[in-house]
Amino acid sequence: MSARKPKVIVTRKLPDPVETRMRELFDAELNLTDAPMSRAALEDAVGRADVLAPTITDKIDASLLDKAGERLKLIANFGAGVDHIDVAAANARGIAVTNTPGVLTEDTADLTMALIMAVARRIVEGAHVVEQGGFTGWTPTWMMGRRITGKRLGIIGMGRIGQAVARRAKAFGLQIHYHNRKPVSSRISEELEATYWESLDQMLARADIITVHSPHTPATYHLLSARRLKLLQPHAILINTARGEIIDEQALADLLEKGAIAGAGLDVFEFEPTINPKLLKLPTAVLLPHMGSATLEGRIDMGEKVIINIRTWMDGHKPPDRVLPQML
Ligand code: 8YV
Repeated sequence: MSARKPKVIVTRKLPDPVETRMRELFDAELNLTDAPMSRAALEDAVGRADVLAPTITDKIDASLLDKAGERLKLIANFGAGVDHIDVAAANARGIAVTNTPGVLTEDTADLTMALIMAVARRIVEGAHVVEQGGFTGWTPTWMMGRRITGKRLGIIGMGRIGQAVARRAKAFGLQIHYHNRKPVSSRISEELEATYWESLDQMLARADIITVHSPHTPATYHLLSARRLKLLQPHAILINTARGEIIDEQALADLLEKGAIAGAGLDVFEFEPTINPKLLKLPTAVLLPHMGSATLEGRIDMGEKVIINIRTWMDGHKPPDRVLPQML
């Protein structure tokens, strides 16, 4: 690599310390207004940059990559999920793709626990009652939720985040069950006292709380289909901090509306940022605006990972967080 600083185009506003470091290290073009880039602006960016640093709000598909210039050699995603990037099309053009795994694990697991508690203990509903002046005194039978301790938690996807949720949930007295492509190591399984279910259907039919932690890939699109959602027990709660596309959101809204399941805690949506209007009306649905990794520390760590990936690539080494099509 020559001494010329690489042109790095960053599509959204990142935390200040990340932008400062990027300015020092790279010929960085930052998006200080944070307005999402239009398709035309993205086309221009891939035509001029050595490195594009996008986020989930940018669709990097094959037709966009057709506009990539000779210089574009790296797409350093700010985020763990890469379902908005056509990794195979990028690789076919000799463009590497990297992500930011590991640094948002604990924050996402924390938010998952918060959603479990919020739905089971009606925290948001209770807060609204107080805000609206509706708390007129304690009663023995009002605002009753459901106990967490002793319940079965079914985790779909037992990667880093699934395991971090399991550790927390165990401390809350939940029994850990999981479905994954393959069982976790015996060390982890023993530590978590976790039960592996090869059959997702069977786990769904027996769990009290289900939480989703798989990546969104063609294999997990609508993994929780209308048919599978019907397997849930009437008192079940469904949590999703992974990707909206994994759940058939319309089918979920219909079930919740009928009271066929007890509640849902969702941080992600199938047609984000649009949310199914039925869900918006239901007190049994706690809805958050995709904020699983939204801590100052987490977002700075994500930015640092983006920088490390770019720097190792500049130095002629393999970036540590390279994503290959066969990993998806
Ligand atoms: C990120 C996420 O904030 O990293 C991910 O996959 O879902 C979020 O926590 C977002 O993707 C940033 O691009």
